Amino acid sequence: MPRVSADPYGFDFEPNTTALIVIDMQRDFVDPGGFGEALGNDVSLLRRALEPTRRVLDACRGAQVMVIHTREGHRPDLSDCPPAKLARGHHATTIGDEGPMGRILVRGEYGHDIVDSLKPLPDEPVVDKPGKGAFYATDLENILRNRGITSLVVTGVTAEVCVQTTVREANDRGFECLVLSDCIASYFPEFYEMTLKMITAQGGILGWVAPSAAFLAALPLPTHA
Ligand code: C5J
Repeated sequence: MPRVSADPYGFDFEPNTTALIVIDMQRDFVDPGGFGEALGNDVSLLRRALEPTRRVLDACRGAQVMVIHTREGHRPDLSDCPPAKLARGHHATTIGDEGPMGRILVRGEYGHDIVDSLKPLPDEPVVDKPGKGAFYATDLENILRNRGITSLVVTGVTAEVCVQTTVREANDRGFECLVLSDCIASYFPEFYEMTLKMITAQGGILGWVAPSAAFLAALPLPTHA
């Protein structure tokens, strides 16, 4: 079984029971002019994760590892957006408002979609989620169980919000999570650092962390018939 050199110890995985999950790599979070920037954040801090994630995505596709993408967002009538989420922060621009890339975090809008460099292939499930965790109010668990997936390789943004919430949800459901340190990012460097520490604390209380190079080194090369 392949083993990734990881923190706090080696992460063993079978490619055919492992899925790569790419969390919320949406224009609204990572591109200038999106929701993230409207909230006053420096999106360049998130964009660092794009290129390493693209390399992992390419490798997983080549090795026939299942790939799943998620998007945070809401129906156009915002009926699935809790009023508390809408009101939170008293921001001048919020979910559903018109932004430079369409209505912010609304499904079907340009800004809600995944960035071009990580665009899903037609056979890769895209899970639309109204919350921070990818399991809440979605069919993600059903998809993973139906495909016999037991391990997740986790990438995406933001580290301390949707990535960490999803890892916690996955861990509670019995999935083993390897978080790729250079493929996740946060607007807040200290939150990024603490997210990695929280995952691996106490012998890997939530999972494992490794740089993408360690995962790529362990991923078996595709076999051709
Ligand atoms: C946030 C996310 N930060 N995808 N969403 O609101 O982490």
